[in-house]
Amino acid sequence: MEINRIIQNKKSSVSHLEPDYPLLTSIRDRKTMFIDYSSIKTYFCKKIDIKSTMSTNRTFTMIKPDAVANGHIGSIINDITNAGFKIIALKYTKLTDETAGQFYAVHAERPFYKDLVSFMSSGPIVAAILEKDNAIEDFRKLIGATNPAEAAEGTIRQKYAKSIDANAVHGSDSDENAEIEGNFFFKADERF
Ligand code: IDP
Ligand code: MG
Repeated sequence: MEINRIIQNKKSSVSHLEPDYPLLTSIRDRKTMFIDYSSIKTYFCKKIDIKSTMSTNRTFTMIKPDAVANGHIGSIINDITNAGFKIIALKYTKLTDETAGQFYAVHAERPFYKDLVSFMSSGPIVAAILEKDNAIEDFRKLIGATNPAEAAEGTIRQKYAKSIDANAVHGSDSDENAEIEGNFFFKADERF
């Protein structure tokens, strides 16, 4: 009786945890308290997701079709490296309607989505993974506001972009998205 009560109490105290919580599984299956410390450690490391709480110091960028067509690849890469970013991966390529649609799927509900997809697949682009301390924030500062008319003096969009839709460069907005976007273009053996 006593052991049943203890088990019941333990179950309710961990009932908010998922079924793969090792202690709960042990109680249910063995009707005894067996603490597997290694699986508990694994469980909590998984829950905390240590990787996603740490900055990767990486961002992802594209030089968009307008800046490529206007001959700004070299100047933009120069600005990027002069600002202290290291190039980890680099590719000159072209998106299709389909791949541009996938890349910008997060904007699918926005009114400019269709135009954005057709613009981004209208000509070649340069894709790159960049590394620097505080990469996401520093790169967003380097490229300037989405609308070049509002971009600060000296920023890439202020210097090379003509309009909000043809705004010269892309820059990731978070560590998580930088990772997803980099993986969209680059395999592991294309990064150095
Ligand atoms: P960001 O590139 O500065 O992160 P987002 O809001 O993520 O800006 O938008 C993605 C892209 O969609 C922009 O870079 C721009 O090319 C395009 N875009 C954003 N807002 C507008 C708009 O109001 N009209 C047309 N295109 C837009
Ligand atoms: Mg964005």
